[in-house]
This record gives sequence, C-alpha cells and structure tokens, in this order.
Amino acid sequence: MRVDIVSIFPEYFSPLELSLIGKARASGLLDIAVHDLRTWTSDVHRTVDDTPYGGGPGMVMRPEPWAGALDAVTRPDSLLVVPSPVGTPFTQAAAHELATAPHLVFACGRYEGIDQRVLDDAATRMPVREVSLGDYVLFGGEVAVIVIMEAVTRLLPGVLGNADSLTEESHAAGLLEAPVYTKPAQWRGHEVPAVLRSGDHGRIARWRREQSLLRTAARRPDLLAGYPPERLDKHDRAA
Ligand code: 6GU
Repeated sequence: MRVDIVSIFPEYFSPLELSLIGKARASGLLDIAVHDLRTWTSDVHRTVDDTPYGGGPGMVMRPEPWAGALDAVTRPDSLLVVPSPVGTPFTQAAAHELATAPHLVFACGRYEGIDQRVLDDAATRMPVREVSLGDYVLFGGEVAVIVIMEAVTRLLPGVLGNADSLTEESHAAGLLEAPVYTKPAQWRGHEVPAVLRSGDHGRIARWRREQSLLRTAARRPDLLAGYPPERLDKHDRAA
C-alpha cells in the first residue's frame, strides 16, 4: 500500500517509523511519504489560512495550497481521507475498507478546517472519506492519521504473524474481548481465574464468551444492542 500524508506539521509523523508500522515500511509492505502543505504556497509568508466567510471564530485553510498538494500526490486510484470532528465514525469496518485501497491520501486540516470546495472538487475525481475518531475535538488531523494508520497497517496481509489475532480481537466480532492474564498465577493476592488454568478448552471458550458479553453489556450497551440476534446462542442468553 502507498500512503501520502499532507500536513503543515510533517514532524508529527516520526512515530510512523517505529514498531510494527516501521517494520511494515522496511519490509516494503507499506510506502509512506509525508509532505509539507506549505510546499504549495506561493506568497513569502507561505500562508495556508484565512478568515471564514460569514464570520465566526478561527481561521479556515485556503483552497489553493490544498489544490496544489492534491494535484501533485493523488493518482487515478487514490482514496482521500480527511480526519475531521464532523466526519463519519472511524470504526474497525472503516479500517477494513481503507486497508483494501492501493493508495491512501490523508489531508490534515488545522484551525476550523479546510475550505469545503477542496473536498467537493476532489470528490469529482476520487472517493473522499471524512472520518472522526470520536465525539471530542482535536487541534488537527495529524494524531488521527497516526491512529488510522495503526488500525489499517495491522490489517495489511503479511503484517501480523498470527491471523487469529485479527479474528479473535475486540470489535472484529462486534463484542469486546474477555480479560487476559499471564504468569504468575498469584500476584499481590489476586488470582488468575481457575477456569483458565483448567486445561478444559470447551469451558475456557465458554467463559471467555460470557466475559465478553458481560463486558460489552456493562461498557458498550450500544454494541450489544446492534449485535445480530442470530449470533447469540442459548448459552449466551443464559449469561
Ligand atoms: Cl479525525 N480530527 C479532529 N481535528 N478532531 C477530531 C477528530 C478528527 N476525531 C475526533 N475529533
């Protein structure tokens, strides 16, 4: 997968050199380039923003630098991703969609956002996804891009050693995962649940399923409400 990121803070993206994203890049599974939006300014002050039409607080990103940037980095097969608090929720399903794209372009807005015409114009040539991480406001899209790239990179074929960790994990199944434990069996007076040390794989699977349902009910009732009823069996209903 090829990824181009456009931002006024290219330095924000050094974490993408680390850990498993760094490894995916080194192995050639992922090719990331970061671009400074100010490359595409033409005035001496390298201005990227101006006051909003209609008035109101803050500044809006001007269309011309964004046009230069997107004309330079997009291709016929690009998918444009614009992190924004007014986007649709970024979910595991959205991560799967992005993971199938051959080319992602991220446009990082700052201030009150990017002039809407930039996105409307891009949408005449390519799919555009405005995505939000959640119901809170960040200074800009940079950190969101790092989050999205973590979620997407771990779905790329060849990145994770064990494909089971993708099917077993929280959200893959629409429920939260059960708690996990490792050695020692006793620690500060807390004990690892006996069932996990029983060696009875049927009982362990049943226990994990139950914990998963209880956790989801307590913490994310919205997920449980949207869970397909045909995926609940008689044991689940008893739990
Ligand atoms: Cl993706 N961007 C910004 N700027 N703020 C956010 C967000 C994204 N998601 C939640 N808040």
